[in-house]
Amino acid sequence: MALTDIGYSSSAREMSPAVRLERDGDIALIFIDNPPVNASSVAVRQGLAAALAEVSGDRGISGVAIIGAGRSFIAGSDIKEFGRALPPPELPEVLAAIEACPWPVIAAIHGAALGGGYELALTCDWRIATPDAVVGLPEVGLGMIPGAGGTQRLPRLVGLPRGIELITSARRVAAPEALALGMIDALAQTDLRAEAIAFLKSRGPGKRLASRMIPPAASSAEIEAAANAALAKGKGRDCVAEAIKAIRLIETTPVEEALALERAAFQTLRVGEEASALRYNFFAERAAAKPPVAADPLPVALVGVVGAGTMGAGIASVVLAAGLKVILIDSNEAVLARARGSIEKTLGDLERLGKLGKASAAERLAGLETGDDLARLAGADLVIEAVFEDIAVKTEVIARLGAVLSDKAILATNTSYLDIEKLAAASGRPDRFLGLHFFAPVPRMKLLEVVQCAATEPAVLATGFALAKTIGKLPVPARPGEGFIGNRIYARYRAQCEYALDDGALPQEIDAAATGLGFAMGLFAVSDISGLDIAWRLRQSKAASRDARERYVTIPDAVCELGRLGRKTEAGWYDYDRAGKPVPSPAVTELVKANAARHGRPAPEAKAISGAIMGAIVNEAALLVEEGIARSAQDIDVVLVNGYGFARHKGGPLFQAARLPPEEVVAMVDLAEQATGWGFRRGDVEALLAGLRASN
Ligand code: T1G
Repeated sequence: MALTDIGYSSSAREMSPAVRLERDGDIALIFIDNPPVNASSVAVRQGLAAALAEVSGDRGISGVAIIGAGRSFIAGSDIKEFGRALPPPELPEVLAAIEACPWPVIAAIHGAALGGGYELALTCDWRIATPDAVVGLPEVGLGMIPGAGGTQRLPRLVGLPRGIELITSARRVAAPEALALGMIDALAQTDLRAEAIAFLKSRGPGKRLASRMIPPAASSAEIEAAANAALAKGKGRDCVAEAIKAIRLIETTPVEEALALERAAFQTLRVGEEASALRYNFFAERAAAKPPVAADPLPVALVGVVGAGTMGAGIASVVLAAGLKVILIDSNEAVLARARGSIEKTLGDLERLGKLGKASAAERLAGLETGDDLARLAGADLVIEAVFEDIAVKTEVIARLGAVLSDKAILATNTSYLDIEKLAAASGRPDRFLGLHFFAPVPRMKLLEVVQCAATEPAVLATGFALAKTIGKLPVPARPGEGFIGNRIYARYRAQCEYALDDGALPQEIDAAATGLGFAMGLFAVSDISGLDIAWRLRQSKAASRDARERYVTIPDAVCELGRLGRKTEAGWYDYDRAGKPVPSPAVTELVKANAARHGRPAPEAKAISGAIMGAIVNEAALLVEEGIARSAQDIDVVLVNGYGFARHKGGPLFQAARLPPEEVVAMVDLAEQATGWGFRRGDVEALLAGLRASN
């Protein structure tokens, strides 16, 4: 049953702007009504406190049901409140009133009961949910730990090992699994409100406090194993260790004292850098996903994909997984066959991961047609071309598509670098043309740059954003420009790494500086994975047109000329041992040292390397926003976190830069300018970061 909206009757009495109290016979109903997701804001907490005070003194009732109005139970504490002092009453005070209420209380859950919302449900005596509801404690995913009793109550229901896994993984649990684990007590099949009341009455008058329960038995070895597994996955994050510490208080400490210790740990983490960065990301991603235009999207049911290579097959996979139909076109039969095999594997993987919902991989695969004739796409609502990244090839295919598609059809290009306005013109329908720049591997990478060309109609752009949401991608708006947002920033980052190499720093030293800033992997290690020959060919294609005044580093060419093309040749910037582990390469060290000896400049220190990298990124971001190619600094951080491996729990390079004194950032841009020399354009970095500083 997909309950989408629950309301209360006109007789309900307002306890606060966000809480209403209603009677149903001898049951009191407390409705939380704080759209869009009933976050437990101060108004919710005040209203709940007032409602609980009233019902606790009402001798005419025998039980209480707490229900979320609208589309959800309570999605958690109001994350917007966490950057400052929390206005009273704080959540633990309200939850204590639920436990103190003399009548049994049931949480009637639909939509989401997460974080503080699920902690509220845990203080109720019973929990009932609709089958499509989700429950869980995702606080660790926000750099915190549950701060309102979750670490003390959940493990008492599910056992300490399972409690450790659920809380440190921050995972959301679908209602049927939650029932099996003991996180909820029943599933509502048709009418949540009525079934909650019936369930409550069937359980009689007694209270059933999770905080007073003895946890299901578990050996010390099982608890240790769960803790060690969580710590290993947590990779040294404080919030994971703190969560385990709080949960294990159950073994030694009276619950009242343990609740206070949990709250203290939560309060410390809440104002820490990691929690601030993750909250920033949470809101930045939602802001990025809002189209820059106010228009209704057009319906899309049948999607054409042209080009069945890696990108085309990946795009077809995610569109099929979302339940849309796909016609995949390629002139090469063998490529189509390989694509079908890869799509089948991807859908099977997604099914195993539970990411296809109620559908099976076979059902999703049934939505795929393949062929070699573009005319097959005449009925498509939207077509994405993902053919070879060459302007002549793309122009020809797009022109032919423009001629065969229906007048209403939208045409999108997956180009990374080519002149997208030229492609729009070639389509013959520039008003229904846009860029949908996916990132490889498409099934895994959430980022999708949605490029609005000069003539793209608002409804067409809105359709790009709606399609992104449908296929589980995170859209970020971009305007035309070489490399759009991510690749342009990455090109400047790469240049700074090469300048440092030219000045005598070694690949492993430069990669260490980049990972110190927050990149998951350094640029040279990443290049070895993707292969050095791609960039090498690109450099050779641009050699004739390159301005002689531009600083050009020859070491990458020298490495390729040695046949060192990366992991695929078992040697690139790094050598690779038998286990495939990258180790510093004496051959590359020799090249760098010989090059440095020729100019005699001292190799840059680690701080100077990371400063120049950060300076180049922040400066290019400022230019992107000034040129209107990127909408905001937040959008750029969303791109770098979701497409280029910058650590989510560091917020993004610009989030990090905004936390530095302005003069330090200026000095970093100076380093980037000195290293670049001719051609460096200075952006208004202070204007870019001022907005971030104000909002964090
Ligand atoms: N606080 C404030 N705003 C929130 C919010 C929250 N907890 N959750 C969502 N929003 C806003 C969101 O910014 C967006 O706003 C709108 O609601 C719709 O969100 C004490 C410390 C519930 C699964 O981590 O996972 O409780 O952009 O686009 O896709 O121990 O929202 O429209 O202006 O995501 O349908 C724990 C976070 C908090 C859950 C719905 N809770 N939210 O997804 O909508 S910490 C969470 C979600 C805590 C306690 C601890 C999702 C959702 P706008 P949306 P959706």
